[in-house]
Parts: sequence; C-alpha cells; structure tokens
Amino acid sequence: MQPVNRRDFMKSVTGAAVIAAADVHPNDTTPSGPIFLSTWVHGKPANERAADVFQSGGRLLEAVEKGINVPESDPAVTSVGYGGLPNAEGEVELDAAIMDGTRHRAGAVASLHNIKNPISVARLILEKTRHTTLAGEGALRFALKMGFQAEQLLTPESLKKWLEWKANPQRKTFWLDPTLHHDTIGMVATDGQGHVVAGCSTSGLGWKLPGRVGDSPLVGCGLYADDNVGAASATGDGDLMTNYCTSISIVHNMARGASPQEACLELLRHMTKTDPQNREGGVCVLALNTRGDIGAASMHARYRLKYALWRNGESQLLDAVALY
Ligand code: SD4
Repeated sequence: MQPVNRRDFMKSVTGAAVIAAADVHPNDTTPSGPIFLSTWVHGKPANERAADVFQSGGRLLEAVEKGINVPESDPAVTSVGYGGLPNAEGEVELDAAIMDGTRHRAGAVASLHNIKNPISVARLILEKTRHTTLAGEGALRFALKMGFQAEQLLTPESLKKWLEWKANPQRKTFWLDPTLHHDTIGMVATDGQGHVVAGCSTSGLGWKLPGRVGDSPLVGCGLYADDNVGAASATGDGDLMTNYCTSISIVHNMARGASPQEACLELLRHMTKTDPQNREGGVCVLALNTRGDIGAASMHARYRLKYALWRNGESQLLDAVALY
C-alpha cells in the first residue's frame, strides 16, 4: 500500500473544498443553461457535438447519444467503439448505456460485437423495447434488425497492439498495459431546465476475458440519471467500481444534500474506508446536479481524470481533484 503524502492530501482536499464551495449557490434557482460534462480528452469534441445537436433543436437524449458517437467512430480513440482494443482473443467487445432522468429509464448493451456505435443501439433498446439491457449475440441481432451495419471494429493499429501483446511472454492479463490509453467516455448533461441524461460507452479493459462486462453498461454503476437530483458517470477499473455502484451512490449523496463535488469525494472516501487498498484503484467519477453545479474526482493523482466541460458556449478541458 502506498503511504499517503500529507502535503498532496491537504492540497487535494483544499482543492476539493474550493471547488465544492464554488459550486454551491444557496437560494439560486436561476436555470444554468445546458451543460455537457464528459470524461477524458475525447470528451471535448463529444461535448461540442452534443451541444450542437441540442442547440439545433435535438432532445437532450439525442444530444448525448450523438456526442458519444464522436469518440465511438474515431479510430484514434482506442478505448471506445471502432478501433477500441480487443479482448484476449482479439475480438472487440463493446459496452454502452444511456439513461433518461425524466423517465428514469435506461437502455444498455453489453459485449456487443461488430457494431461501432453501441450507444445508439442502447438508445433504441430504451426507445423501442420494454427491456433495459441486451448482451452478446442477442444485442447484435437486435442491432442488425434495427438497421445497423456489421463491420470489423479492429483497425490495423489495434490489431498490431493485440499481436504485440500476444507475442509478449511477460504480458499482463486481464488488465491494461499502463502505457496504453484506455478511457471510457462517460457524459452527463442537463438542459438547464431540470432535465438530466447520462451516457457511457467503452471497449472495456484491453485484453479482457471474453464475455467480461464492466461497469459502463450497468445502470447505477457506469452511469445514473434522475431528474429529482442529477446525474453521474464513472471511468476506470470497472471490476472494482461495479462493487460500489459508483454512479447511483454519488446521486444518492447529492440527494442527501451534498454538492456534486462533495458527492464524488464522499464515494471515494467510502471506498477507501471499506478497503484501504482501494486508494490504489483506478477510479474517476463526475457528476452534475439539476441546478447545473458540477463535480469531478479521481482516487489518486497517478490516474487523474481530465474532463471536458461545455457551458455557456465555452468548451474546456479541466483536471479533476485527486483524493490521494
Ligand atoms: C471498464 N470502466 O470496462 C471501464 C473502463 C474504463 O477508463 O473506464 N477505462 O472497466
């Protein structure tokens, strides 16, 4: 277990307090205007596309879907959709979900093959069926029925990385090579009028066991949205985070009165209280409430979330607070 550096700890806690304080607007009921908040660097073009769709008259759900389609369709993003790193057998398996905070309903796909925009399939499950989650072959057959085209999702680049991994006798299994970028897109959004949506899409952990499902498509884990409170999403080690139902826990913390920033930190503190080894975990979360206050936090600074914020026509990349 890594010793906690007191100076860093104080710095991160002070930073958290400053942001938390900045996010609290007592008695302020002014609508915030639309806000799009997404994980990692690829969240910025995703937010910008989502804002465009919303400002052109699209529904918030559609805006989040179309925003997430941007990294899904980009072969340079090796952690989402087309070009995502494959499982241990060289097959790309995608997880995604989208949740509407008004209807309190989600659509999700797990272990979906050969379809590059899983968030769009998830949205159709939400809109067209009574189900919430479809997995594997059934999810693929549903997508084909809905008119999606099956395609090869391995790119020359991701195939090369998989072949290199396979050829390495010292290869790490079931977890990432730390030199690889592997970052889910999680997006939370509000229309500024009290409605929230959350979406999440990923190729999961590179070289995962076939059939492994992470936190991203699980309602309450990778994402959660409730118009009574707000929305949250998570990125990082889904095998760890699933056991803490991270996103619903954050939304419940907000329901009890915490600001989004404090709600994120409370979840991280709870994780380290139940198991101090979780201080080493790759855990990053973000959240917003229906008033438009936002929060973002990482468990530690070695895996610090860079997140994208679109608000008032301004698109930014920011560093999340790290607890350790
Ligand atoms: C998973 N949570 O499948 C995802 C991976 C991720 O940044 O978010 N990586 O476990």
